[in-house]
Amino acid sequence: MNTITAKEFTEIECSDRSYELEDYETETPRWCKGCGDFGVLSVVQKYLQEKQVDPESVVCCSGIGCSSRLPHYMKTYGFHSIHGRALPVATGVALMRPDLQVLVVMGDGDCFSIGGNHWLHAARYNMNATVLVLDNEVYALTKKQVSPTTRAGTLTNTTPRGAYVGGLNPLSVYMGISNRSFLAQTATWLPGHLEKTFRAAWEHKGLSFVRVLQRCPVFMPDAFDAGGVNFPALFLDGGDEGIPVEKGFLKKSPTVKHDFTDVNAAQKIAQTEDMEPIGLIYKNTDTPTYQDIRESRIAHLSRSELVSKLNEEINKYSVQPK
Ligand SMILES: Cc1ncc(C[n+]2csc(CCOP(=O)(O)OP(=O)(O)O)c2C)c(N)n1
Ligand code: SF4
Repeated sequence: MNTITAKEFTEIECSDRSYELEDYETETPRWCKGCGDFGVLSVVQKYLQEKQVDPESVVCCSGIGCSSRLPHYMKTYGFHSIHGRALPVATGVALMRPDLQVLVVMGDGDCFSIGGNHWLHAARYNMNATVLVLDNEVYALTKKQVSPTTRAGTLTNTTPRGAYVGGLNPLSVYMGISNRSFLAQTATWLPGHLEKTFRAAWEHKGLSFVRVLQRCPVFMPDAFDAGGVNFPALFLDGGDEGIPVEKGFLKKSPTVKHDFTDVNAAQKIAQTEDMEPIGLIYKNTDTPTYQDIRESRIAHLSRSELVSKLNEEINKYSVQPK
């Protein structure tokens, strides 16, 4: 009789593994009908299945919000953390487990308001992670409060006379951060473009930041022209390496040629007013990640050397027997 060892058995099991879509799915999402978050979840799951990414090699981190429920629906590792704190959690995971792939999902309130400082510094560190902000221009989970991207004059529960000040522009803020290496903008009602954007972001080494304009038909039904044909988009043509929009949509909005490797051009595009640039705004593959810099500075010691150095340090602060 042929017998195989446990090790051989594990090797056979691993090499034979192939994943179906359901291997990335958990329960039915509890989002409202028509919510843009569904499209994002579907794009992420389909991409991971297409690439046969091991579910156990992915960690989805989020804060609190409707959008932050996404990790619940992914059969991967995940952290549904604290409002605004998805990036500190993700940073810890990315630093300690560089073998894992980190996906971060946040809302606009989560990322640009309470998590604003974390957002700036995670970008500056160029951590290795894919970061999606599902921006519906409102706090949705807590039922329609003003957010940092809510437009001036918008009526919300916290601005019953209309928001006094205009929202911030996440794109231009982002382009002002040193060491940022990837910036793109897409929308939940452009599924093909959303898919290509996620693909490019996932495959980029460093922090890829994607602002996804997200429809919330419950609390912001009129935002983005309801994802309609009059939505004021500016499509970016970045050539073969860019992230083009499907042909049918191009007729409805102007398209401009854009060199996403040119930081000045990217800063200018990011400052566009009255239109939302859609496409790859900036990409720099030469920016070192924080992990790489850190790795290059750490002295690689054997275990016994490490223990002896540690003892040396501890002994400095302890009373030695005479
Ligand atoms: C520290 C803290 N502050 C406030 C809240 C309440 N809170 C939960 S979700 C949320 C805002 C959600 O809006 P956003 O981040 O834009 O995500 P969305 O629900 O729109 O996807 C707020 C204020 C909280 N849970 N924790
Ligand atoms: S409230 Fe808006 S963002 Fe939240 S689940 Fe419903 S449609 Fe989606």
